[in-house]
Amino acid sequence: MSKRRDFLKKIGISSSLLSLGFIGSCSDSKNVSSNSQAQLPLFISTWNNHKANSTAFNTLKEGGTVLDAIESGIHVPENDPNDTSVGYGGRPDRDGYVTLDACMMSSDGNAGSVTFMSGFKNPISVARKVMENTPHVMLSGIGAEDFALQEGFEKINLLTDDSARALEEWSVKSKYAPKINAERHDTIGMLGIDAHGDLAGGCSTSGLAYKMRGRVGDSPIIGAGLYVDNEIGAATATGLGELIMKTVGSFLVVELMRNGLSPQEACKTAVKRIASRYNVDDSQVGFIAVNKNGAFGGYSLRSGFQYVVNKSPQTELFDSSYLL
Ligand code: SD4
Repeated sequence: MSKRRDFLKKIGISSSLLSLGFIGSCSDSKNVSSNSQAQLPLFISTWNNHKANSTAFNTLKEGGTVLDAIESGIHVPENDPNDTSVGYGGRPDRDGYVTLDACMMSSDGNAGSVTFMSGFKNPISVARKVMENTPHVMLSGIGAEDFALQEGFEKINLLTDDSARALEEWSVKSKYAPKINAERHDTIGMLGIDAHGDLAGGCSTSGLAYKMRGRVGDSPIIGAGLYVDNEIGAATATGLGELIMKTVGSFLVVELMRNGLSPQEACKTAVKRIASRYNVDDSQVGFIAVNKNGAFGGYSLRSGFQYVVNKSPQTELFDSSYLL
């Protein structure tokens, strides 16, 4: 048995899944060097967003830029009413409003973001327009919605019957307790690197279910939910946004890579920083990162976090290594 298979068996990944090519090698620090061999282009996304990742890969193959690829990939969960953490069908706040946060960063260091935005299915595309068509980085609330209308985006109702029912059930106890890896906790953060080594990233979410009205999480905050530095690498985050914002998590991961850590070690160090400073009881945080060479990694506070990688049309699913 190969060392890789041996290692995967030890951590409980079955060889049948391996032979189906569905699960890739767990990028624990032990075998990170095995993926430092660049195979570009590459896309990596939080959670099991495999359709989003393969859509991005195909967009690039068909001649789109890495930014086009990420935008098209993120549309997949944004448009999916059954994805209750992103876009249409996202769980509402406790007053019944679905409010969305999203951002994009390109290889030239430009950034755009929308926060606390209602009524538009694809906040990632509005964030891109903020980046490309305004002198600003972030538009929020009504201003973001007016801007989206001006840019020709269609206004729709984001609250599905299923989400309205879920809120009604939640309202019986009204206990705000974001659940670890639950509530289809699958905010999408996607990083991409093209064949020339140029990086870009995007992040999109409806935030935490039953949050207070007006709450904005880490996902649209440049440096917290996403950071791209085309000289070094890129990182994105998922989980309890308050913990990620307080540590400017994605920026921290990129700076750790700048100081020489591998993507995997950088994610792990950022998670450890969070755990050493804050009460992390009942919380989940996960980071993924890719460096300029196409090496990648991911790390989370607790078990259950997954991420997907495409170095080819075929998607690999990874169970993240974790701290607690
Ligand atoms: C937030 N980080 O709004 C997001 C939530 C998340 O999967 O990642 N959910 O805090």
